[in-house]
Amino acid sequence: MQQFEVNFDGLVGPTHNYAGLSVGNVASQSNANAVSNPKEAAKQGLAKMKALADMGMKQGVLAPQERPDVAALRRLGFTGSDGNVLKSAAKQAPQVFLACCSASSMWTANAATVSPGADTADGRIHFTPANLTNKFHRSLEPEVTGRILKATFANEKYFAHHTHLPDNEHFGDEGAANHTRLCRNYGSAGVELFVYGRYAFDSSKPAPSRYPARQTLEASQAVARLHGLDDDGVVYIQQNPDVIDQGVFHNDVIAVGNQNVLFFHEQAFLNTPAVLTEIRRKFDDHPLHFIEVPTSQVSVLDAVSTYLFNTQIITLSDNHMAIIAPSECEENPAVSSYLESLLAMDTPIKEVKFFNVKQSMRNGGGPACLRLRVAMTEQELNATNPRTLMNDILFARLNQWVEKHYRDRLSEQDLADPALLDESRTALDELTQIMHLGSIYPFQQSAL
Ligand code: SUG
Repeated sequence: MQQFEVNFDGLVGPTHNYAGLSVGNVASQSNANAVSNPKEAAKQGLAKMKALADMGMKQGVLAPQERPDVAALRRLGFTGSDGNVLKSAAKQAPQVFLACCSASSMWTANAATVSPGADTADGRIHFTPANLTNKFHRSLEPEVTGRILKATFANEKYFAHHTHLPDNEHFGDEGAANHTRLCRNYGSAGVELFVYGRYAFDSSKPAPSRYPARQTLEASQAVARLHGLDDDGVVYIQQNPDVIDQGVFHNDVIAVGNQNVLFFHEQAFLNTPAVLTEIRRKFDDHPLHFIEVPTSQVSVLDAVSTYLFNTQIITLSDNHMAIIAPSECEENPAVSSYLESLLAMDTPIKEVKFFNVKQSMRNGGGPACLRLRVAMTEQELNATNPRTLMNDILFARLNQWVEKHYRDRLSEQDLADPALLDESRTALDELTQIMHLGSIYPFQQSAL
């Protein structure tokens, strides 16, 4: 039985824009109000997906969400026709309005936490959508995320879907961005690393002071319980509060793992030696590669601006891994020279491939933010909605779809244009047919 790691990338939605919504995310803050190009953003994402598929990887696509989120605006008291809701919200509460327009569901590393069947008590793949409570614009995502995941992994024999955790800061959960899994091969039981930024119920414990810690230990523990994980297969790690205060808002901005490789910055965690000892013990002392990047070679600032750790480490064949990095890493002298030295080390990482995902990077979303990893057996892959799996046909079809429906320029004023809402709904309606997703969007349900 073959086993794979399948990357499910988020398709960038038609309202991709820069609204400066994420305090603690340096790129989002510094590009607030810049003009975006949704068409280019979607095509950059599709090009990365296709390139990975062409490398022999299994690659999936997750549909975007409906934005502007008219239902959320109505819940907040805006009334009248949909056009009226947009117009009055944009005028009376511009910040609320912008939050309801974000295409942030593209960063599917935040869609859910996923545990493969090899790790769970009932042998199924478990999905818990992230509640994303820390940012209002992101807290709008989990319900529809759950529907998209159910339409993509629609077979109860193989897939278990949980409801997102209670919508409260105590259980702030950011999904796979704070979770990575080490294993010998994708089909055997692994060690799941849950990284949290603070304790929900104990304010005497270390926590950042400048920027928010989005994930709590208690949320991570709840997800591990829901997924039926064995304590011997789980390690909880506290993120270093100092790096959160320097713009590391998710662990995947400072660390990434794949199979028996953990690639991380010297300052990523609290109590690093104890963490590494626990991982080694739980990995049953099988060979592990801890690649720790020293501050003297790459500063936290450079890690945040280039997203060196928001890379995908993928396995192309036995003992041959590649790093999928954003082009910002190639452009930064310290980071590109580090990457050169990494290839000369005795690790399974043998090559680096650079990708231009700048439209997403400007909002703080690198290659790894754009993907949700699902380790699967062949049977589980066969039970997955085939219309969500990347191939030449889907790639051509989605590019045509983007070309037909997306704008190449979007500024803040454009978001209140009722024509944009119509265009987006028409596009998403067509997408649900292309990808055989059923009626997952609120506008499709109220039209029933
Ligand atoms: O949650 N940016 C996202 C970026 C998420 C990156 N994901 C991972 N690291 N896995 C966020 O901060 C910015 C939207 C804006 O400002 O318009 C935003 O939501």
